[in-house]
Amino acid sequence: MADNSSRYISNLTRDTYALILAGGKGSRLHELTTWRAKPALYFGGKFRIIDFPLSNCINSGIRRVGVVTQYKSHSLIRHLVRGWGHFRKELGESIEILPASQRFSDNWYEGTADAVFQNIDIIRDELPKYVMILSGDHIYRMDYGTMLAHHKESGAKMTVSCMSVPIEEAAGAFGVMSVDEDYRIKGFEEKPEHPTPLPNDSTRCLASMGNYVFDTEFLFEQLRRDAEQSGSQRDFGKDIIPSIIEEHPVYAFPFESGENEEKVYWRDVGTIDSFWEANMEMVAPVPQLNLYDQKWPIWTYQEQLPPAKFVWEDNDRRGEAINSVVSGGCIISGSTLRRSICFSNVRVHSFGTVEDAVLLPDVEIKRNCKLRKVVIDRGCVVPEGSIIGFNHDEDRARGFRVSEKGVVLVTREMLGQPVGGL
Ligand code: ADQ
Ligand code: ADP
Repeated sequence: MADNSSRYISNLTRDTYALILAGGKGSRLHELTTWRAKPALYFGGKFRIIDFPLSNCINSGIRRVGVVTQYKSHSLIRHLVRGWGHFRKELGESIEILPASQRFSDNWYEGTADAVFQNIDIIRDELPKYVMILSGDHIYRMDYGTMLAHHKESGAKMTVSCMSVPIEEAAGAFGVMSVDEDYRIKGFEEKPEHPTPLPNDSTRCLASMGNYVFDTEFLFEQLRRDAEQSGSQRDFGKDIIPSIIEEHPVYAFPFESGENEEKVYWRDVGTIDSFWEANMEMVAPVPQLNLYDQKWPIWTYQEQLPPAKFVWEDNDRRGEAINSVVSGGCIISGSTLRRSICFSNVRVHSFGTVEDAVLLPDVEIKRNCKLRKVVIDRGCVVPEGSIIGFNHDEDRARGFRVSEKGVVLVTREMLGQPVGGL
């Protein structure tokens, strides 16, 4: 019988080592990930994506965490060192950065399973009973303790968190599974073109969220076995899961069930459009993801910054922000912002209008600018009189990127501005 008392779950979380995979390329984000890994992307006015799985760990009581990095990891590592360096060994806490360093072979991390395999000895040193493997690419709130309890109670060797998504969203994008009435996984295909629908709803299927719990020894056995298979791509979704489901008890954990059902929030910000949309959701009067919930705080690196300031000198120069999120260090003087997000240290000068905009840190918008539906990358200085987002042919001609859904991305390189010095 399920025992969800906190004492019981805290035993499980204490016995768990979490490994966050943060090495992916995120190539559909184009110039936003030219210099940074996807988990280092900014979100919600002051966070980076990696803060979400890390905060989930802390809030769930998992205090031993490794972050596996590979691609363009500089700003990610800098953020982790500055913002997440306060863990205390003597309290049983640790956060380790695990870059691909050819410790076992001449190769960088191949697939996700190889990224874990190459760190087996580091995990073993921690002597955990369970290993949680988490994607560092998604924005969501999740109590991992509930998933661990589900893993233990079902008698699984491996558990995969899942949610139901529309078939067309899952096709080619997610691992898709079929399960029996107890949620034991009976079939698993990685990114199928034609996903198997749910038995009771032909429009939806059960997608993997890329988060796994393993019994530690079972994980090690499977990783070693997989490393010896020629032709394996060393990937959990492509190789490990499909090869073990017949012989071993592998269960799905439905993320949106029970108490989660109402407030389920999980976003894969894999494209410029979904990055912009997820940020824009945060300016809604009541967003689905509540960043102000003190019971589930999202931790991040905080610079020491002065408060945001709004300067309204006369009626032609009203400094105001409506339905917007404005971070520390920003000065909005004599311009109007609507449905926009300003990350730290943004300056918006007079006689401008800024709408549906995501302004990343250290952006400066000079006087007389009109911006609509834009993402302005960190450190850009948008020149006086710029009009962006009103005529996409002109935007393209100036070298900006216009996404499928009409979001205009502007970076320092596109503006011909130096990328260093910030
Ligand atoms: P994807 O997210 O497409 O699918 P992948 O690109 O392998 O799979 O990334 C998984 C995670 O591992 C990401 O957090 C990424 O940053 C990281 N990663 C990728 N390659 C890495 C490497 N070489 N070293 C370190 N980290 C690496 C996965 C599952 C699907 C599931 C989706 C849910 O394979 O079954 O549906 O996640 O989004
Ligand atoms: P604009 O181009 O809109 O005229 P300014 O740079 O002149 O922008 O700033 C307008 C107002 O913003 C200033 O009058 C001041 O009140 C405020 N401001 C600008 N910079 C600072 C700063 N460093 N500290 C405090 N307030 C500032």
